[in-house]
Amino acid sequence: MIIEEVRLDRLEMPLKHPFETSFGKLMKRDFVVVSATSDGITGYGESTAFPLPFYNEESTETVLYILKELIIPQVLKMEKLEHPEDLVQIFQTVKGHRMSKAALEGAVWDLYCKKKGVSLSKALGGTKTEIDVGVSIGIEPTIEELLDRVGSCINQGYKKIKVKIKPGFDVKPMEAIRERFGMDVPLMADANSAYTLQDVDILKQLDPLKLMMIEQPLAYDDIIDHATLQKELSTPICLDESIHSVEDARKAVEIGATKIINIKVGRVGGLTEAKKIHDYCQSMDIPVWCGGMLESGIGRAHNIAITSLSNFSIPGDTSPSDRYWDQDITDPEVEFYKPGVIKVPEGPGVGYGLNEQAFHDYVVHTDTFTRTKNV
Ligand code: OSB
Ligand code: MG
Repeated sequence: MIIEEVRLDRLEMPLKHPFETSFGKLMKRDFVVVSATSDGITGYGESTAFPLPFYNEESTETVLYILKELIIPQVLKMEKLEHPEDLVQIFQTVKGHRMSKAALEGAVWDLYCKKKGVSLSKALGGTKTEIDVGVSIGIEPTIEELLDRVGSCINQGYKKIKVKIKPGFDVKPMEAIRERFGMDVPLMADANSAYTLQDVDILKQLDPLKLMMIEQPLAYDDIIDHATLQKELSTPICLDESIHSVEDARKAVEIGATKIINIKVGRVGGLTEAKKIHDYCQSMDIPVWCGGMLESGIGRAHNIAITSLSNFSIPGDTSPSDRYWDQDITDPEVEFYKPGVIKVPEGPGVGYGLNEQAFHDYVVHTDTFTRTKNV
């Protein structure tokens, strides 16, 4: 396969409801869609970086820079690209910048599968025909508003309720949820690195609430303190930000820093690495689930495909499109086919088409790179 053209579209999609985490508030999604074309067939991938490096080191601008200056010129010179895994030779030339790599790799996976006529789920070794999904609820202005949201999500059938916490908005809201909705709701908290080991007494107060897990309580680049913390808590720790590769996963598991891993395709550099982490965790009896980065339908479709692998045994954050957008950019949009359940598409590639009109309405800038020009 020869990639003849790569296109970068920068999109701005307003969120229906602002999303607040311990690191800040997002009102819209500003991100990059990568399109890769070969023999008239195009595959699509999405970058999950945010406009500013609040979640990890990458940003929309660094993604554009790395793709334009370093990765795309090399991809357009490749003589042989038989499989998306062949991109590793190029990716090795750039340290880090995993979200940039994942966006390009995602487009190539979709293209590769479309050319072969197989679904991305099948190509990755997925076995599930449908996936259970949960919801991630941002920090709400008041506990009452949070309870309303949680109640509405339970009614919609979500299989896991995740709530963002931060210092000053943690034990009380989680207790209020348990009091209102009971101990049987599959409930977890995500701290996005807002605590340190000094806060162990606060975090211990969550133990009686029997949460499924607490996600990334400590620093985004730590695994050591998480291992210390896990010895103090009965609530399982799940790492998100700290895991970038299967090697990170191995080290974190070996030292007892994590009992569950949130796999985000962008954060780990693409589907190939995501699958490696899945396989390693399966061999160690560590369950995984697929996190979200407020993706458009394109990123969501990739998440659905990877979630179809068997060790994604905990519901992920891949909620339907209409939770985020008035109009998503795929056709069809991502929807429940029954409450809390999304069907894994069987069509070639990601199995979702592009809604060209909606897509173009959100585009703010386009760069096109071809094999003969701009290289
Ligand atoms: O930590 O999982 C996270 C959103 C932005 C940044 C980080 C995270 C999140 C979410 C949202 O939890 C998940 C989603 O609904 O896409
Ligand atoms: Mg998280």
